[in-house]
Amino acid sequence: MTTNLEQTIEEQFETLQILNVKGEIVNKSADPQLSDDELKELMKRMVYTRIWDQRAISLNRQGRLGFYAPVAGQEASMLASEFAMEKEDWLLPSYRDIPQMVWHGLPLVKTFLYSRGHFEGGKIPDDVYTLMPQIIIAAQCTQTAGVALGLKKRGKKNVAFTYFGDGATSQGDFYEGLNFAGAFNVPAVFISQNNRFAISVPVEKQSATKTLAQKAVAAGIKGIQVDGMDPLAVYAAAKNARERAINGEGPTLIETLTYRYGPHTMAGDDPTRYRTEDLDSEWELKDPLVRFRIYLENKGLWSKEIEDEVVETAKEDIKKALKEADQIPKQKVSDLINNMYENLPQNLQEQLEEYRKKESK
Ligand SMILES: Cc1ncc(C[n+]2csc(CCOP(=O)(O)OP(=O)(O)O)c2C)c(N)n1
Ligand SMILES: [Mg+2]
Repeated sequence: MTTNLEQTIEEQFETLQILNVKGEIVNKSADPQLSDDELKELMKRMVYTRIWDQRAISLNRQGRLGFYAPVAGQEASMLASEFAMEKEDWLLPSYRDIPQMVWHGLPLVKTFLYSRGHFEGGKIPDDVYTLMPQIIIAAQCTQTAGVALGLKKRGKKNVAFTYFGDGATSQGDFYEGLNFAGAFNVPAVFISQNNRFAISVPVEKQSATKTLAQKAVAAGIKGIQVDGMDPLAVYAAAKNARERAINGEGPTLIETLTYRYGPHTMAGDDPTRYRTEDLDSEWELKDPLVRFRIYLENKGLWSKEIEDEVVETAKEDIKKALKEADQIPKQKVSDLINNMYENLPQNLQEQLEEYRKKESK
């Protein structure tokens, strides 16, 4: 019998892989054919981001940064997909997707200010097409449907890209966003980074589906599952989704199979309580930087010297941005009150005056 619907849907969702763990091309026809310069640029971004992640973790531990959600392990999933975006494509990130914001044009200093909860970190320059990181799980999915509808109505040849986790696909907003995007045939790309856990809850406990990509089926949109540790597969899927969106062929849901090597955030999460060493080791072998490095070295495009230079640049940039962030006047209580409303209610007006008096002493 071939009428087992569940089976036939799941069979449609094979994982796209182009570069295997040994850095070999295993799917030549799907190779996105990036130029040598593009390949090097993408590797540069991944190495730079790994260094930045390590620095952010230690700065957090020293009390010099605030909120931070580690990204190591997810570099291909994050950066190879952002690499497919054009400057005026809109980005709707989650709290973990700070690297995409930076590679989409946000100055590093802004991310440090955001981490410290400073309002200056929330002022996005007009020529950077990103919203602030979304903390409410999956809320960016409904917002993306709206942003993409706006782009369509204005006749723009641009796309809205959003990022969220595996856990987010259990939320109502995820289904609503996808459904709306499908019904209005808007130019949107939904990227579910399946790092296998929603804080401590494994994806198997979140959903009965074998893949998250198949959740696209009910919304009538395209879904694809990719090896999220493979920069070429992630890029190829994102580029293809963008092209389809621009051509009016509708939104896409991309599931990237990935892993976060660190804790959920720096606010006290201990992954050893819910992940085994075996699982960690299994995913360490899939490290996107390792396989991409081998691939590029074999092509004569990468060397220890180039990598050292990138590491040095990253460290210098971080030092400079941190110094800049330190020079911005500390946020005052009056700033907080003043930034909340256009017209302050009476009680807050009184508090504002009270704090201004205190602060001027
Ligand atoms: C609506 C809502 N419910 C709960 C939370 C608390 N919360 C913060 S992160 C998180 C897990 C999200 O997991 P996932 O979507 O897999 O993303 P990841 O952090 O793994 O990137 C939860 C439940 C929240 N921020 N918003
Ligand atoms: Mg997750």
